Formats: sequence, C-alpha cells, structure tokens
Amino acid sequence: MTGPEIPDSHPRYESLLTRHRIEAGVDRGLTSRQGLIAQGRGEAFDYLLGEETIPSADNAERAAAAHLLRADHAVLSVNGNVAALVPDEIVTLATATGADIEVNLFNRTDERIERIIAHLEEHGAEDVKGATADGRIPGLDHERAKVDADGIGAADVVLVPLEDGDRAEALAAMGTTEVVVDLNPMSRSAQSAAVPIIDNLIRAVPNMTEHARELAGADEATLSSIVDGFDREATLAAAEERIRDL
Ligand code: PTJ
Repeated sequence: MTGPEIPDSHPRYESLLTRHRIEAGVDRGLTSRQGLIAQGRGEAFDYLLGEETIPSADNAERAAAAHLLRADHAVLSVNGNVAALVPDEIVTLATATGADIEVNLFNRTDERIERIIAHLEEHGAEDVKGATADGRIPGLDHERAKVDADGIGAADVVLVPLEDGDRAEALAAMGTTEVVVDLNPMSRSAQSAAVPIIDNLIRAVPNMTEHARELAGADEATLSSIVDGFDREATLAAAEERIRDL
C-alpha cells in the first residue's frame, strides 16, 4: 500500500495517514463503506482522548497481552478496518502471543473474506481462518454469527477490535473472554468486554505486542496476577473521565 504525500511534521499526520489507509482499504475491496463511518466516529473520540494512549489504556493493553499469552487458544479477529489499518501489526501480535488470526465480518461476503485473507498473507500471515465458517455464535442472525468451528468457535480468548455491540455481547454470552479495542468507552462492545481497551487500534496493537514480548518469559502465576488484578470498571471510568475533562 503506498502512502499519501503528507509531511510527517503535519500536526495531524497520524490521523491523515489513518484516513488514507481506510480509503485505500475501501478502494481495494477490503474495507466496507460503513468502515469509513466507523473511522469517523473513532476519530472524534480519539480527539477527545488527546490522541494518545492514556495510562489506563496502557494498563488494559498489558492485561490483554497477559490474557493472550495465558490462553489455551487465542484468536485475533480481523475485520475490514483492521485489515486496512494494521495488517503488519496484527501478524506481529499473533506471532508474539501464539494466537490464530480469523477474518470475521459484519458485512460479510465471501469475496471480501478471500481478499482480506490474501491481504494478510501478503503481510506474512499463515493459516488465516474465517473462510470455512462451519461454526455459529448462538443468539445472532445468520451472517454475523458465522465463525470457524476450530477458530473463534473454539477459542477461550478473542481479541475483537472495532466490534459491533451485538456480536460482542453474544461472544461474551458464550463464555469467551473478550478483549475489545474501541475508542468509545460507552459503546456496547467496550461495556461488555472482559478487557476494554479504549485506544486507537493503530497504537493499541503494537503496544500489546510490546507488552507480550516483555511478558514472554513470565510464569503462569505472574500472568494470572496481571489478569486478576485488572479492573474493567476503573478502565472504562478513567477513559470517560478523560473525555469529559478535556
Ligand atoms: O469490516 P466489517 O464488515 O466487519 O465492518 C466493520 C465495521 C467497523 C464497519 C462495523 O463493525 C461497524 O459498523 O462498527 P461500528 O458499529 O461503527 O463501531 C465501530 C466502533 O469502533 C465505534 O465505537 C468507533 O468509535 C470505534 N473505532 C473506529 N475506529 C477506531 C475505533 N476504535 C479504535 N481504533 C480505531 N481506529
């Protein structure tokens, strides 16, 4: 993907680069047009958060890394926005944590699933799941419920960035531990997550990898104490407070 001609001294460099990536994702048939709207909603919250990883989000990213490392079977769920924004970073996180990658779409078409799988493979991913769709998330309508039975269907921990609320709630109801990345602390997906990460995906994913690398040698007891010590309510409250106080 070629970059736009934006000088990196531009005060909104990161935000403009992100927009360009989403636009290019739509042009390449990876990202849905609704993904553009989702991006706009996210940008508004990011602006209010100060466009930085606040300390409570960094702490949530550490807890997420501990969950992914401790899991029996962790899966990173990828949609059209994730594929456009952080393809390299998702592959790196999967490698650092031993997680699988599965494409799981809100606006699902077989063509877009195949394109996103090929795109992730170009970025170094192997054995990307999502095309089989032989499992179902109970309590959801047909298209959104489709998962691989040996992927998200069998996972104990799932990272679901930019999720829609219904599916996030249905996954949580299945007993799957859900790590959600969403810039809106009031969204239903953030509210239903075991670990809500209120941060921009483009900062959150590399930071989770950094934490995972730091924790790679940690024993089970250390990982469990990080997981057990995580306070989801305090994390949501800290983000909301930052937004209201700005
Ligand atoms: O690729 P598909 O078909 O699976 O569709 C994906 C989208 C994102 C279009 C779909 O899930 C959707 O419509 O999502 P929503 O309901 O618009 O929710 C998107 C949420 O993600 C909102 O709460 C945004 O604030 C948040 N968001 C947007 N961009 C980012 C973000 N959160 C973190 N990082 C971002 N870059």
